[in-house]
Amino acid sequence: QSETRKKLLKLFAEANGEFISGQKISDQLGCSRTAVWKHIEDLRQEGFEVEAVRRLGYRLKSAPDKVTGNEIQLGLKTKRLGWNVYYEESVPSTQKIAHKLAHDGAEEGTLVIAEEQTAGRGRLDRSWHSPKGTGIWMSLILRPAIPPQQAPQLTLLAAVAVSQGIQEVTGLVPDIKWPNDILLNGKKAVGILTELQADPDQVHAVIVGIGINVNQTREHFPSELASTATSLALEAGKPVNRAQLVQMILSKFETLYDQYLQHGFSPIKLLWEGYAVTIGKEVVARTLSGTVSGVALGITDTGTLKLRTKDGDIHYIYSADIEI
Ligand code: BT5
Repeated sequence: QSETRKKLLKLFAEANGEFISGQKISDQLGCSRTAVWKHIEDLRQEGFEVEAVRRLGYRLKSAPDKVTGNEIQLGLKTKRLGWNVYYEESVPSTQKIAHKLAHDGAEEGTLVIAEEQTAGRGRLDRSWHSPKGTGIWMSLILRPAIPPQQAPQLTLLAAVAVSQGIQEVTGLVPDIKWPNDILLNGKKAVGILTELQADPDQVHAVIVGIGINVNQTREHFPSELASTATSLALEAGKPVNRAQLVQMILSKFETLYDQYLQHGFSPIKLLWEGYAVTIGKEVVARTLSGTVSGVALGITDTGTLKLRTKDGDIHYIYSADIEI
């Protein structure tokens, strides 16, 4: 997106559906009336409804229900996150694209987002169902100066940001299941996949993949997910605007991420614990090296899960699937 386009979207967001004169727009954008008209035509092509009235100017009447860069940036309140958006209708996986961009030097806050993923991925190469136009399938590139061992903290931070965003936009109160699931009424609505580009002692980029079931109906889910998955619309009983939710999540994310960079993981840990359903419960943790069951005591300062087995042994779980 050009700087001019970003300024135009800011003006429309501030105008809040009222008219802005063509003169004012061209003054603020520092470009000709003809150039303004071309930007407006681009937005119309994308499905934005822009009314033009002689003497009054332009008025944004509605935005298409998509998650394009233009829609995400229309009213976006962040400073760094989401101002560089790679949008596609259909991709195999946003993670793959984000990895490539990060490798080529993409700046912190770059967001890759698509209407559909044909090969969406979960952890351990499991698949992530990402049907067209229904959910938020996105990957955010971060460049924190942290050692790789601390990167799992960002999964937990992301879970808090997404939970806060969902709560703010829909009023639903999500539960977080360690480490990366967000549940509504016990069913999975969000999955998070954090991947790294790093040396042994330094992270180069963190790719935070976030998949959110937003407007799926029951029919959208394949039979194997029918009893375990849900969407925000199913739980809230009404459709949810995806672009608005992305904006809110990016805002919450930026606030938490700034806190994290300044003060470390402890403030995030507290917030995370407020949403966690795992803690204090009898759980079964399936790890690659075996299964451990016990009471989940909490998470450590690095984001590791602490379990106490029946015999009183303490286990630290770095990565697992948890059954509550
Ligand atoms: C996750 O893995 O939950 C991480 C999912 C991350 C998806 C995002 S979307 C944007 C970005 N691009 C990608 O390609 N991926 C990221 P895991 O904990 O391994 O859970 C995967 C399991 O969740 C699957 O094996 C299914 O059982 C279940 N599942 C698959 N699709 C689902 C969906 N849409 N809703 C709920 N559960 C689902």
